[in-house]
Amino acid sequence: MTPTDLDTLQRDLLDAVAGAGDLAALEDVRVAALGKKGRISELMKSLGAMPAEERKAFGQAVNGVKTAVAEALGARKQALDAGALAERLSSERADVTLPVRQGPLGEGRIHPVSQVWDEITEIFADMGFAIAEGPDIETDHHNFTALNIPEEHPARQEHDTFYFNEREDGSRMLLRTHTSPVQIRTMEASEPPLRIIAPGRVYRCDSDQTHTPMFHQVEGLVIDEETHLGHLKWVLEAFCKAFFEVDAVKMRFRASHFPFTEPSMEVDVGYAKVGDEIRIGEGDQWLEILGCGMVHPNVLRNVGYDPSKVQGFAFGLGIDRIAMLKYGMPDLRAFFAADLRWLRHYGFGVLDVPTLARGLSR
Ligand code: 2NM
Repeated sequence: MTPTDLDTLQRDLLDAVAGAGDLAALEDVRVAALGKKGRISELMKSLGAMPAEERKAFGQAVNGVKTAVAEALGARKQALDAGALAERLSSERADVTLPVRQGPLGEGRIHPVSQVWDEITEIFADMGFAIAEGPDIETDHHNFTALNIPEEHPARQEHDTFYFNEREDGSRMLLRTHTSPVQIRTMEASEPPLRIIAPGRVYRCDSDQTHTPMFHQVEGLVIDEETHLGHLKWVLEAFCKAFFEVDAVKMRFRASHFPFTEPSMEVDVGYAKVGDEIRIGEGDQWLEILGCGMVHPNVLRNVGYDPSKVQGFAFGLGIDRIAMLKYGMPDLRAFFAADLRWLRHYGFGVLDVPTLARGLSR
């Protein structure tokens, strides 16, 4: 092979590189030139059979071709890569405004009790309430005595308490009959001002069409120096409007009695029944939804507060009951039957987290 032949070979290969229209074609050119059996590689192999005096000059010349072709291949590859990327960038688009593809999460459902629990905690969190929790298994002191319900008080029987076996010291643990012991524990452990809600499971030995032995409550507590009934009424009205997602509600506060509050009230909301549907905020019928009152001075004393310095209100409502009301679920027992058909019908999407900004339930 003469130097002229080498020049021709180099020109042919560089033309082939320039002519490669895509990465696959370029790879074919590279293999044909520099691959194991490529034309340049074959030339390199032929060096061994040459007379020594020609070998050096020819070797350098072949190396020069090899370098030129390798550089051209690299440059062409870069250009093709950049072109391919530009092509993808202009043809592929992610539309970030599309709804989330749910995948397996789309199959699951949030239980209406969990949904309403989240809705309620969201509303009170937005008003500045902290969420407090406590144990389901309680002492007699936290569930009754500290709440101004002494031994032999009729409320102890009314509460249909599940008791555990007596311990050696004669005391008996119990399943809490309300979430008020959480308020007692919070007050025992901290000083006013206090603004908390306590959502949780509660237990009463009672089971029929409208009662299950376990159900869910939210109780709230505000303690400060001048907290009064006006604050209580505002908080409950704001809660009802947010929860039922209406601009106005009618509310009625009826005198009642609880051992742990004085005065005590039961609260009704006005509603209208249109067909099977209950519309809160319209009509002239009343539905009881919660109990409330000013915390009894004995309760404040029991947790070490001075009733001449601090005062406050408390309220309690049943999550299951208010869930039935809001979402038109007629049978309480279905709540705990683990019936998938019921859950598919009444359950909520996993990704539809209730927020005030977006609407609690849409
Ligand atoms: C209710 C009704 C009225 C209540 C009272 C307290 C505490 F611990 F502060 F004394 N917690 N919850 C209360 C008051 C609960 O449920 C119907």
